[in-house]
Amino acid sequence: MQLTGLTLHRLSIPLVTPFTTSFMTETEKDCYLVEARFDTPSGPVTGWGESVAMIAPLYSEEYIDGGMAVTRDWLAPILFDVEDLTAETVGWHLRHVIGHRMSKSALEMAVIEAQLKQAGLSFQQYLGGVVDTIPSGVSVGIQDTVEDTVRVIGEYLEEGYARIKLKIKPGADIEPVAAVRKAFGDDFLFQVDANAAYTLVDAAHLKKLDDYGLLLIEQPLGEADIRQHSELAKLMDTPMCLDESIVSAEAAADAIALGATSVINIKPGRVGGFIEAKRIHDLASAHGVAVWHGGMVETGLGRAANAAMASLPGFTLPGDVSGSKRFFHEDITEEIVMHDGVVDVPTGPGFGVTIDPEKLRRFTTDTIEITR
Ligand code: OSB
Ligand code: MG
Repeated sequence: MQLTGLTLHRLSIPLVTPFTTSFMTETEKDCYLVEARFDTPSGPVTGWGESVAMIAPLYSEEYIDGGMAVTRDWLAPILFDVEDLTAETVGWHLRHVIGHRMSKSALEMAVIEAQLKQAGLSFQQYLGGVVDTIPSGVSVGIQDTVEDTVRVIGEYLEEGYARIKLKIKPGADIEPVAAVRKAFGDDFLFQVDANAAYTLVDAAHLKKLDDYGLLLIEQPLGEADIRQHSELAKLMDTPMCLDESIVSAEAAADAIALGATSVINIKPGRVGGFIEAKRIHDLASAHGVAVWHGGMVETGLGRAANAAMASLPGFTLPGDVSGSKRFFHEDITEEIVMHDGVVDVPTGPGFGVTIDPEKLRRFTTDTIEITR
C-alpha cells in the first residue's frame, strides 16, 4: 500500500458528566482522528485511527496539538516515502522519531484498518483473539463527596459492570474506598487508580488500602519510578499494577524483572501502537503477569479496537472497555454496548465500526489536510 493523503480531524465531544482524575477534570472528550488514504493494487482504501493524546500534557508528555504537529511535520513525511507500507512495519519506519507514541499509534491504527479492510479480516481475526465478548469494567472519576462516590458506584453496579475502578488522589483515597466496601460488601471486583499522585513517602498511608481487598492499585507513583514501585510492592499486600510507566515492551520487561508490577494495564496508544501492545501481552503472559485493557476515554473507534485486543487470551482481568453511554450521549460510531457485564468483540472487517459523517462534522473543531 502507498499512503497518498491524511486528514486529521480534531474533535470535541461533550461528556455525560465531568471526569476527574488526580491530574485534571475533563468536561469534553477532545482528541483527533486520522483518516488515511492509500493506493493499493485493488484501488483506493481508507483507514481510520484515533489518538489517545489528551488536551494537556498531564497524563504523559503528549498532547493533542503536539500530536497533530508531529504527525504533519515529521511522521507523515516518513510514511509518504514508503512504497509498500504495511501495518507491521509502521513502527519500524517511524523508529528514528523519539517518543510520540500516541501519534505513532494513531497512524498505525489507520494502516491496520486499511490493510484489514482490503483483506476482509476483522481486527480480532488479525490479532488472534479467542473470545466473542470481554468483561467490561468502568473507571469512576473522583467525586466531590464520599456520598457521591457511593451513589455513582452503586449506579454502575446496578447497570451490571463487571468491575469498578475508582480514581484516587491524596485526600480522596482511604475514606471513599472504605465507604464503597461498607455500602456494597466485599463480593465485587474493586480496584483504584492514583495516576501517579503519590510518592514513596506515602507508603504507610497507601498500605491502609490493604484492608479493603482491592484487586490492585494502579500507578501510585510517577512514570519514571519503576524501581520505587518495586519497593512499594514489597511493602503492600495489594497487587501493584503499572499504567503510565509501561511505555514500551522494554519498560514492561524492566518492571517485571524488578517486581514492580504483578499486573499490567495495556493501552496501545501509550506504547506506540497495537503491535507493541501485543508484544507486551505476550511478554507478560510468558512471565505469569496478568494484563487487562486500559482506556483513554476513546470514541467508538478506539473502543472497538480495544475490545478486539482485549479478546487475546492473556487478558484475564476485566478492563476499562465500558459502553459508549458511560462517557457520551452520542458517539461518532455505532454505540458500543455494555450488556450483562460484557462488551461484544466487533466482527466486521477492519475495526468493525463506521464513523457517522454527520456526527463527525458536528463534533469537529479543526481539520488538517496533509498531502504527499
Ligand atoms: O489512568 O486509566 C487511566 C482516562 C484518561 C487518562 C488516564 C486514564 C483514564 C481512565 C479512563 O481511567 C478509562 C476509560 O477509558 O474508560
Ligand atoms: Mg491508569
